[in-house]
Amino acid sequence: GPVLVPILGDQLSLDISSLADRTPDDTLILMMEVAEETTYVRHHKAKIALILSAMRHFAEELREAGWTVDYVRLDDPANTGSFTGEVTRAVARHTPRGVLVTEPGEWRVAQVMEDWRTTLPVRVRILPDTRFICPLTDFFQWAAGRRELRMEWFYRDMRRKTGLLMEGDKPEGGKWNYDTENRGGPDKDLDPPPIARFEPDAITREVLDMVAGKFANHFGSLDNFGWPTTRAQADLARDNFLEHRLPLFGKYQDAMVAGEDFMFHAALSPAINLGLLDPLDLCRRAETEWRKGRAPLEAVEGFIRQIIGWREYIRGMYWLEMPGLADANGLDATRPLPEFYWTGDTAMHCLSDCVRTTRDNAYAHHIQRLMVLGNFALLAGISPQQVADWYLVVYADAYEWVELPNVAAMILHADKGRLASKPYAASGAYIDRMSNYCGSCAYNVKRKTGPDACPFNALYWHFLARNEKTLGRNPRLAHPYATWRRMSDEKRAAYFDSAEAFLETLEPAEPGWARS
Ligand code: FAD
Ligand code: DLZ
Ligand code: SF4
Repeated sequence: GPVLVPILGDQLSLDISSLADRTPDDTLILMMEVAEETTYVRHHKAKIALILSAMRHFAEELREAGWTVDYVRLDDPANTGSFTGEVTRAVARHTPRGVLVTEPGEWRVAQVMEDWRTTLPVRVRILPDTRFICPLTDFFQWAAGRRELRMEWFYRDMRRKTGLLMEGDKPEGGKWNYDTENRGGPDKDLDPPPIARFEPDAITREVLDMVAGKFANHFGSLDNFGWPTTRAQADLARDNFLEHRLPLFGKYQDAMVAGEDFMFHAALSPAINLGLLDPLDLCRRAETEWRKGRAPLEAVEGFIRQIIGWREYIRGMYWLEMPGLADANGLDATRPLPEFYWTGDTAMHCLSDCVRTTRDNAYAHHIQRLMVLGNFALLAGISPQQVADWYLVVYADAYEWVELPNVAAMILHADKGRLASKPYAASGAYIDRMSNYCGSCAYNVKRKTGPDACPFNALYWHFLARNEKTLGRNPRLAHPYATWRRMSDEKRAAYFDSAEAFLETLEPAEPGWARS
């Protein structure tokens, strides 16, 4: 028989490694919509709709390119509901001479695939995922020789390796990193051009109907669904970003404006993570915008750093740190996730707006995820596993390989600083500087303690005090700890009591929101 090539829901690339040496006459592609994947957490409705619609469109694209695709739909009565069940059924159906598959993005699925080697009656080959720029073997080698793993050093190697923004062996413009020029706040006349949105076609409408019915009690809205679900649409979304938003991407990368849900961000992570956009190609196109004088260096460098730096580094760290990362809890944080992460029902304006955009769009931009939703979870000491479940559920771009290192390591310091040299803890002043949220908040960002003071202010000191044993000697926190130690006992007690009184008011979420 032919070779059976299972393609997973986030492997929607024509140049996926499992197809690289294949020809259509000798290959049978298997794609599977399975209950296990749609419900291992209770994903946002729009996330499920995006993935299933993109899978169905990709199957069409493969067929047009001459491949044979066996596509199992979620509502197929014979569907067993799991990858293993469906691959086993397909092997019985087609008697292939072997199974060839690209490694999955997640540890959980990698374990499942390893089992196929012993449970399937045919030979199974698992290939590396070459859509990432840094092979895992290279990343492990890079990490092995170091005492401290830092994104910035990794990033410089990736610049040298790809030649992006390089002039010989020197960085273009003379600096590797232009972050200091990327600190623009929420200027009054700021007017971000809209992201590209796509009217659902017949395939997407069918999926939206099914999801609305079958996953009615999952978090999130389907009303605004406009994500690209095909490669052609993803290309349009990319071009829209490069032309209209990239030039100011750098300047306003960290700014937040209520109701401006995308700012100057790319909103391309869902398409990149599905395999509809190639990360290196995207970076080369961004570089061209700079070379042609259409976008400034600090914007293009910042964008490229997010992709060949952060994205690749995060993926390497995931595979380096798993499976331990999933249970890590370096700061012993055990508070349950507050209910408002699901409902948005809080008087804290920054948090309610970030939950709203998350519900409406299955999206929040980086600084909302990091400095509002993440910072709150850090300061309030929420359980890393509950926070990780939330992030995995709610974002259209969320797969564990990228979600977990960002949540457990980047925001919650659960890895005790293996990934980031210090926790991104901040008080209300930071949010006030970078957003327009505080002006229309029930709390007063300038007040330090008491019932109408911005809760971030007292929580910040509560966090530092609570974790003094673990963080007190971190050189990057020397300044705040010195301030804390200089405070009068009275002042410290006022902060502590304010924070405790606020924490008392938090309503814990029903666990069923994330997992049934
Ligand atoms: P832009 O701001 O326009 O950035 C461009 C691209 O850079 C993104 O599309 C993305 O591919 C990449 N990128 C930027 N930052 C990161 C990062 N920290 N890690 C990996 N890639 C990055 N990103 C995900 O793709 N999936 C997730 O589940 C996810 N969870 C996150 C959780 C937390 C707590 C934090 C702080 C960040 C998380 N990120 C995640 C990273 C980042 O917030 C998103 O990639 C970004 O918001 C996507 O929107 P964008 O395409 O508009 O990004
Ligand atoms: C996230 C997801 C969902 C919701 N549904 C499916 C599906 O039905 N079929 C599929 O092949 N993949 C799905 N995925 C994506 C997988 O979870 C993803 O490929 C693995 O987690 C590996 O990263
Ligand atoms: Fe958020 Fe505090 Fe500002 Fe309110 S005052 S929006 S809670 S930072």
